[in-house]
Amino acid sequence: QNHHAWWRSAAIYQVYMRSFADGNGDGVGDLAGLRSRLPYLAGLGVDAIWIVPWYPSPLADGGYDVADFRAIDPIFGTLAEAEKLIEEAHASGIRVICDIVPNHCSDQHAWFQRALAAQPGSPERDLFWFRKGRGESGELPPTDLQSIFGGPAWTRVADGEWYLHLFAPEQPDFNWDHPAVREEFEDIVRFWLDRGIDGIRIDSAAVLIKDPLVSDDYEDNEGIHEIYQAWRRISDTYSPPRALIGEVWLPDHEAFARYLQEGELHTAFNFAFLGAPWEAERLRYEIDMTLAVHAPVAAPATWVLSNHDVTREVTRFGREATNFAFAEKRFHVPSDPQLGTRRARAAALLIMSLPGAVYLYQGEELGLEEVEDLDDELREDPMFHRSGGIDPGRDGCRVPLPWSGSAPPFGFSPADATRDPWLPQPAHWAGRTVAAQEGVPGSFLELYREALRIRRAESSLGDGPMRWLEAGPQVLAFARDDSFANVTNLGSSAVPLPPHREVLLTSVPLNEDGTLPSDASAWIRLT
Ligand code: TEU
Repeated sequence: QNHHAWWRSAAIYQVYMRSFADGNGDGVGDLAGLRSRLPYLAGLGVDAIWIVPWYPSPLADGGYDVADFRAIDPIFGTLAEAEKLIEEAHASGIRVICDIVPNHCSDQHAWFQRALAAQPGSPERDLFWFRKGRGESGELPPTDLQSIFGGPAWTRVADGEWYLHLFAPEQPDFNWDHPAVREEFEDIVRFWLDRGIDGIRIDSAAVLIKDPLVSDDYEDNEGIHEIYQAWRRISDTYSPPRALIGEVWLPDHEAFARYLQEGELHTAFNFAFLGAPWEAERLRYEIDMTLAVHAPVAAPATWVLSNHDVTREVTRFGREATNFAFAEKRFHVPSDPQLGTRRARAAALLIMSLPGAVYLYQGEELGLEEVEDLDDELREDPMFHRSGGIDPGRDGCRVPLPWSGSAPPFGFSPADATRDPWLPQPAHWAGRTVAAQEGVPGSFLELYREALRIRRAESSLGDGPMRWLEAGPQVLAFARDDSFANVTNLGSSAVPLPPHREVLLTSVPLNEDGTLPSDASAWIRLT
C-alpha cells in the first residue's frame, strides 16, 4: 500500500466558497473567510478540501462558467491569497483540491470573445462548436439537441451562426478535437500543480468528446481517455503525488471503470447513494455493485451523500421511502426533518465506515436541510430559470453556512458587513450553527467529528476489505477486520447488535436493553 496515495482513504470536504465564510463583509464567501476557518476544518478532522471553481466568472452557473482558468475571481481574493491558503492548509495537515472545468468556459472568456469577433469559418471559431443553422436562412438550430439545463443546446450569434453549449448559453463548449484546446488544458493543469495543489476535480469529465452534427450522444465518446492519460502523465511528474478526481456521471459501470484504468484517473465520484432510497436491500446492492466496479481497477471506492448539485440529504431522507436527489424535488414532496436528520446521521456512519474515500459537502456536518422556500427572484441557478421555474434548481443546498450567533448572518459575514449574505439563511438555523453544536454531546457536528476521529485512528477504516455479517432483512452489517464492525438498521423496529466488546459510536443512543433503534447506525468493537 502506497502511503502517499492519500486519496484512497481520505475524508474530503467540499467547500462551496461563495457560501463558506465571508471575510470582507460583502455577503459572499471568500479566501479570507476560508483561511480564517482552517482551524475549524482541521478540528473537524478532514484530510482535504475540494474548492469549487474560484476563477474569474460572471457566475452564470455559480462559477462553472470560467472566464480565466489561471486567475482568482476578485470577489474571492487574489492568486497570492490562494497560494497562501494552500500553504496554510498544508501547515494544518489539509490537502487542497481545485476544480477544473474542461468542457466549456464562460462566454466572457477571451477565446470565446475572440471567436465572436471573428468570421464564420475562422480559426478562432474552430476552438468551439460554431455551425450554420437549418432552415432557409439558418434560423433553426443545427440539431434538436437539448441542453442539460433545459432549452436548446445551440445559441445563435449576430452573424447567424450557432454555437453549442451542453449547459447554459453562457457556457460555450470547447472543441476538444482541436490540439490548441488540449495544450491549453495541459498547461492549466501544470499551472495549478505548480502552485502546490494536491488534486484536481475534473468537472463533467465524460462529455468532452462529441460530434454534435452526427450524434446527440455526448457521453463517453471515443478519444476521451487519451485526454486524461495525457493529464496523468503530467501529474505523475509531480512529487508528492497529486490526484486526478473525475466527475464521471455514467450509468454504465464498465464505462465508468475505464476512467480508472492504469495510467488514467486516480479516483472518481460514486453517486450511487444520491439516487438510492433509504432501503437496506437497495443500499446493499449499491455497495456490492460499487465494490465490484472497483475490484478490477486500482482506484478506491468513494462515497457521496451530497454535493452542491443535489437536494441536501436531511431533506431527501425525510421523504418516506424516496431519496431521489434530483427528480423528486420538482414535485415538492413533503419531508419530515426529524426523520431525515435521524437517517442522515445513520447514513453518515454508514459511508464513513465503508471501504475507500468519502466526500462531505459543507453544512452536511451541521445537519443542514435544503432551503426550499427561497424567493424566486433570489434563485440564481440556470436550472431554475431555464426550466421556467418547474425545477427549483440547486440554490437551496448553497445557502451560506451558519457559524455562530442567534440571527442572520450567523457569523457568516463579519459584524461590520456592508451586505447581507447572497442567499438568505433561515432564522431557525440559530440552532444549527457551529457554535451551537460545538462541544454539545449528541450534536450533528460532534457526531461527524467523532466519526472522523475514529476513522483516522482505526487502521481498518478507509481503503481495504470488508465482509458482510449475518443480519436481518432491514439491516446492513459488515466487518472491516476481525474487530471493527458497522451495523445500520433501516427497519422500523429495534435489532440486537452482534456480540461485541465495546460500542465505539452510535448515531443515536442505543435502547436501554442494548438494541439498536430503527434508522440508526452503530460502530462496534467485535469480541
Ligand atoms: O455537473 C455536471 C452535471 O452533469 C450536472 O449538471 C448534473 O447533471 C446536475 O447538476 C444535476 O442536478 C457539474 C457541476 O457539478 C455543476 O455544478 C455544473 O453546473 C456543471 O458541471 C456544469 O459545469
